[in-house]
Formats: sequence, structure tokens, C-alpha cells
Amino acid sequence: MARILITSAIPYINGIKHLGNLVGSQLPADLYARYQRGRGNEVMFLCATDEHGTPAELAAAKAGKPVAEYCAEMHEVQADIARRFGLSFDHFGRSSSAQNHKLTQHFAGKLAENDLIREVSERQVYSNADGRFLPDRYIEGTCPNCGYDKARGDQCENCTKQLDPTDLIEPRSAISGSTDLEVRETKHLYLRQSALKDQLDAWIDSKSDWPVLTTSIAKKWLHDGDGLQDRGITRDLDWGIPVKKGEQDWPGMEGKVFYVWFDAPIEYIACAGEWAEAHGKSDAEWERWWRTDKGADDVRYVQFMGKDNVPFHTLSFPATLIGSGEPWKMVDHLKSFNYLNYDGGQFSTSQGRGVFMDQALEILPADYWRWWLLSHAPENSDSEFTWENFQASVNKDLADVLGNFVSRITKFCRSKFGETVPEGGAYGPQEEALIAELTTRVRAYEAHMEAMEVRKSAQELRAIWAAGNEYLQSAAPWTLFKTDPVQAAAQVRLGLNLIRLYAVLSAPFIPASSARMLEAMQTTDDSWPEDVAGALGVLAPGHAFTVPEVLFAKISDEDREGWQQRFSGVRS
Ligand code: B3M
Ligand code: ZN
Repeated sequence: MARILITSAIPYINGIKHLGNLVGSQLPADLYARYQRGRGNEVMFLCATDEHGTPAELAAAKAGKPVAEYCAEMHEVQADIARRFGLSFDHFGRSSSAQNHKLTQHFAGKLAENDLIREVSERQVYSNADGRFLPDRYIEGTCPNCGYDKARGDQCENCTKQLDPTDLIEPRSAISGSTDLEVRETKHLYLRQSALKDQLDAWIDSKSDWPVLTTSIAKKWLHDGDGLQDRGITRDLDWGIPVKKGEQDWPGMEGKVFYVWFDAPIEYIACAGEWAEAHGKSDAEWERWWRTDKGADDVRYVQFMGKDNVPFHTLSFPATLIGSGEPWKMVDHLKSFNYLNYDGGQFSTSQGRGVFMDQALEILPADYWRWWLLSHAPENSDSEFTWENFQASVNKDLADVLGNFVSRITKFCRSKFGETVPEGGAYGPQEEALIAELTTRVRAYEAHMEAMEVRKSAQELRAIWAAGNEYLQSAAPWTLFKTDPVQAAAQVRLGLNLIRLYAVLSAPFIPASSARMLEAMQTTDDSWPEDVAGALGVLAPGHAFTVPEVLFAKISDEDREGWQQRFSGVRS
């Protein structure tokens, strides 16, 4: 049994995520976790809310709540939606946890001990009206690159250029709007990534199986311009993890916190500690996933994220781990995604454009969304959500192919043989041919899933469903029944077994529907079809089943138009 550690990029706490966020990390990570569990492997699947930094502080201020209270509430909201989407985290943690405080301070202490941190006196924007520094998103102004007048201190949303607060033209406070700003000296800590450049370079080179999208981003940051830059890892903010060297105070850094991108990836590790605490387990039980000196050397670690998060995961976080000099488990495979667009434009959280996770579930069950999103995952290029495409996929793949198969075979059996698996004769050449085709396809499906080729996996699964439908169409037990009821019974027996097989294979994509299929077949046997022929004999003659309610309802043109209308504007 292999051991597989899976992390999804941890979503910011500031609001409910849209479908573009979902398909870029959490959903494909869940697909992979469910698949690996289905294969009988030991899986640790972790995610959390990213609760620090200016996004959290600003959102809390907007909601008129203390930050800690806002984060606690939003964590529950996100956890609930994740559950309803079927995201099967072993733990959904919080980057503000005690475990992450301790571990983040621990890493900073180790990095300092290894002379990988330097103190820098730098010039930052200070607001006299607000009585505070204005890092990152606390400051807005005109972008020096494109002239957009709502650019933020960390980045211009319009042209995506990375900015420093001091770059902005006509800057103003995002809190009060005040322009009474000045530049003041303040001391910060920088992680000396440049000192680790060769080690990082060699580590990336050792990852020959990584996609070019991933390694090229890392290489660009390592070598372009002046090479890898040292990075500020502290901020003048109230909310965050206080700057400490392990458990000791850090002279001169009083009142400052670590930068959100320093502590967020450390939460991947801390989250395992939270998991252990939540289940009353010892430290050794989470350390066997994360410490190569404590059992993690045989763990395969896979990360899922959107492409904009790649630099932090290929350089900054590895620099933290390598720089600590301690034996932490490093990522083995990094799966990154392009963007999903919405109906001719971009999904946008700040503008409320697109469909958000809670709204999606108000309209249709999670499996409809999971199927569309995963089968259209933005892997090799950006992809686009359109209502027409969504309607077509749901109606064709889910309703016409899979749903129809299940309904046809169970209803036919009930009408001719009753609600038990009929005996019938031996399988003939047509059945043997189907089993051979399915064997080939199931092995291909496994290979695509192993390789995290999400779209190809979906295509193969669809083909597996379609093969059953085509078989049923050409075998036509309803006609054969009139002349050869014994052979027709054998075909029905095969068909009922196919439903169980489909439930097992489809569970990573559409877990709730798969569970309903198994329930209808009155079996809990969800063992993976290592041997397809054997798997098609699990439901023996005489085994009782029920005819399920409609598995997937079709989306009407009326529904589609209504939703198109409802989601054409912005969320209020
Ligand atoms: N919260 C950014 C994002 O949600 C950030 C990811 C952190 S992963 C350690 O895209
Ligand atoms: Zn710009």
C-alpha cells in the first residue's frame, strides 16, 4: 500500500470562492485523493483557510467585525460548502491555528540560526490619518504601468503587474481614503533566498517529470534579471503570526507579524498537526507524513494549485524547508492549472462576476458541477464556462449516457425478472468483447488518473459509460427476451453488474451519484476492478436491488436561460 500526501492550495478566508478557484486546486485534489483511496492506498488529504494578511483584515473591516471573529465564521462557511461539494479533506485546517503559529516561528528561528535571514531597514508608506503603515492591499492608487486608478499596493488587477506600495501614483489609504501619507523607515526581515539559489536549482533539475508550465516558471524566477531575489517575510500589521525566533522574542520586531505567504504554506504541515489533535493522535502520527526521519521517506507528496501560486511553491516554500536544515518532506509532484473564464470574461471575486460555490449548489447538486468542471479543467490552456456548454455536458454525459443506462437496465429487469439479479446463461462473444474493451479502457483510465491528467481521465470514463450503452443497444435484451429469455437474462445480469462497476470507477468524479448507484444495487462492495471480468460477477444471481430515482435530471432550455440571466451581472 502506497502512502500519498495531497495538499490543495489553501483558499483565502475573504469570502466564498467561485468555480474558477474550485477547479484550480481543491476539486482536482479531491479527485486524486478519492481515486487513490479507491485504489486502496493510504491518503492524507489536507486543506485549510488562509487567514492572514491584508485580504483577511480588509474583508473583516468591510463586514464590520473583529478579524478573529470574521475568520472563525468564514472558516465554518467555507468548511460547510466544501463538505457539500464532496471535498473529502482528511482535515480542513486554519492557518491561524496554534500549530501554525508555533511551526512558523520555529522555521523563522531555524532560518535565522542558519544565517538565512537578514534585517533590512526599508521605506514603507505610513498613513498619518490611520496611524499605521499601509502594506500591500492597504494602499491603492494609479498603476504606473497601465494607468488603472484602483491598483493595489501589491499588484495591479488590471495589467497584473506586481507592484510595491511606493510605486503607486497618487496613492491613498484603502482604509480611510486619506492621502495624508508619508514614507517612513521601518525594519523588516528578508529570507535570503539568493543564498539558496544553487540548491533550489539542483532540486528543480531533479524533477524531470514535472510539467514544463511548472519548471519554466521556477526557472524564470531563478535566472531572469538579477536572479532569485531575497524576499520580505514580515509586515507591519496587527493580525497575523507575531514575529519570533522559535519561542524567543525578536528584538526590534515587536508588534510585527509574518507575511501571509510565509506562513500559508507552512500551514500544510501544521494542518497535519491539527488533524492529529482533532483525532486524539500523537505527534508521531502526523510526523510520519512530514518528517523524512520519522517515516515520511516513502510518502509521495502531490500539490495542487493555480499557476499564479507556482513561484511560492517551487521557490519560497522549498527555500524555507531546505533552509531549516531539517528533514522535512518536500513536494514530489506539483500539478498546476491555468484559469477558468466565465462567459466571455473573467471570474472575479472583487467584482462578484461568475458563479460562486454557494450559488452553484442552490441550483444543482454538486455532482453536476464536479463533472463539468473536471471534464473541462483548464489544464493545457485557459478554458471557459458557458451555460450552453454546461447544459450540453450534463444532458449528454450524465443524463443520456450514464443515467439512462442505469434507468433502462434496472427498469427492464424489474419488469421481466423482478428486483433480483437474474441467472441466465453463460456470457457469449458479445459480452466477452465488451469485457475486453472495458479492460483496456479501465487500464487507460487508471494511467490517466495516476498521471493526474484530469480531462483525459474524464474522457476515458465517459467512453467506459458509453461502451455499456452501446452494448445494451446492440444486445437489445428487450427484443431477445421474446426468443431467448435465458440469454437475455445473462445480458441483464451483466448490465446490473456494470452499474456497480460504474459506481466504483465514477466515485472520484461524482461521489454522491456513485453512492446512490451502490445503494440501489444494495451492495457496499466498492472494491476497485483490478480484474474487470471478476468485477462483473460480484452481484450474483438472486442478489436483490432497487430501481433508483432519476440519477440526473436534464437541464431545460428554460432553466439555462434563467440562470444565464441571473448570473449575467455581478453579485451584490
Ligand atoms: N491563499 C492564494 C490563493 O488562494 C493563496 C494560496 C496559498 S497556498 C499556500 O490563490
Ligand atoms: Zn496596471
